[in-house]
Amino acid sequence: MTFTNLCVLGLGYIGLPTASTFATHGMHVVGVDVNPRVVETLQNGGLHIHEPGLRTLVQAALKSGNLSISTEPEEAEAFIIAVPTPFKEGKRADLSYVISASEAIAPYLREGNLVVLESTSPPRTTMDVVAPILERSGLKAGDDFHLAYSPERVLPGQILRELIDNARVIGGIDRASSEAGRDLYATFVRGEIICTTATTAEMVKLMENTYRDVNIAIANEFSRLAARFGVDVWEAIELANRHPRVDILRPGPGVGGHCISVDPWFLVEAAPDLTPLIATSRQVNDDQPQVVVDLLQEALGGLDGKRIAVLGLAYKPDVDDLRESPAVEIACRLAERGAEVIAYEPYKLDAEFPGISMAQSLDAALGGADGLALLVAHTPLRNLAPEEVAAKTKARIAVDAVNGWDPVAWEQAGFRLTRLGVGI
Ligand code: SAJ
Repeated sequence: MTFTNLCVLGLGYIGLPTASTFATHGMHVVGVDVNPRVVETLQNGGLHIHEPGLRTLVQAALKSGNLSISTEPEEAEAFIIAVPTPFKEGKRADLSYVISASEAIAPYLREGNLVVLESTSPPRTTMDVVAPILERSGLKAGDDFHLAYSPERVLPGQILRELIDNARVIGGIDRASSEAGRDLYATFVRGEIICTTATTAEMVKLMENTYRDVNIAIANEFSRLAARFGVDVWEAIELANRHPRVDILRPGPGVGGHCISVDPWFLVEAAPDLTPLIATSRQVNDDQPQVVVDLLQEALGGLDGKRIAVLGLAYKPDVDDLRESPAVEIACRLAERGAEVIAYEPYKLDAEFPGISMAQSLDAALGGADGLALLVAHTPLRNLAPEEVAAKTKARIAVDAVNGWDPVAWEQAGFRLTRLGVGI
């Protein structure tokens, strides 16, 4: 099939780059978002999210005349649903955005169209939730229109490159739907495009993120064991990883972001009787912020009244995304325990959290601190020179939760450095 026009529903971290990339590859694209503020911002040449290179891409797409932004869908040959699937109370998938996007498409659906769901969803969502809603149009999925699931797999911070280069899985509800999806994404995808069934594609996405979560959980558990047995987990992992079939990930303050800390629950919800490992791993990672809080409490000899410079709040290094961030969780828990928290997040100076003061510069965070907590391995924070830091603060106690600082150099500069996963 050939496609000349497309409607993308949801203009967030996935939908906006996807819509813009299609547009810069010659497709006529209507980008739709239900949030009028997002639409207005984009129409006025602004951007509501941060991702390297995205501003230039969106501007190029708008300037080409191929991308227009609206609050309402239009008739199109293909529709992509790229809306969020957060979780609600009880760690259950909240499909309300997927449902309302499907309902919004139904009146515009015509014979021969293709609809692709990209939002991470519990197994069978495409077949059991999206298809019946679209069929309210009077058209039958498979017979009259094509329907597929194609997971986004891009890494925040590298979205624009990975969107094009990563392999793409297209899961159709039938063969013709898979092939239609393959033809659509072939517009710009340079990675391999592999066709499968819709439910397999949904599982693939959930398995990828769950696999990573479980592997981070074992790394975090190893860090707890190492601390107990007087071992340096970072050294132990490096040595273990020299085994040709071992590749242990990094322990840290926990697992954040809106994907890996959420998606495994979709499998647990769908089949609680089959997922004890997945559920336990989630719990291990969710408990990790408390491990860091306890480490700080021990290092500082208590938290009450202590002024702590929290360095980094993002969910991972070198991004400005604070969603589900373990560093934020730690900062809030420290404040709840009576510490005076002054946080410095170099990529988002204007963040706001109750009980936490945001420093507008590194110096403002360091001045007057009793202790330092490195919670995110942002490049500028990892590269701090300990002797320069020592000159800016009276604090001589530092906790490194991400193995970002060289213990010898920091100790030579006069700090007592406590590292996550390192026993004494
Ligand atoms: N983390 C660790 N230790 C590690 C690696 C990561 O503690 O060794 C932590 C990070 O600090 C962060 C969290 O895990 O808090 C998740 O970070 P990440 O870089 O592993 O993944 P995300 O959430 O940014 O993106 C993931 C990616 N999935 C996989 O790598 C399997 C990405 O490809 C997906 O597209 C994305 O989820 C998504 O949208 O689902």
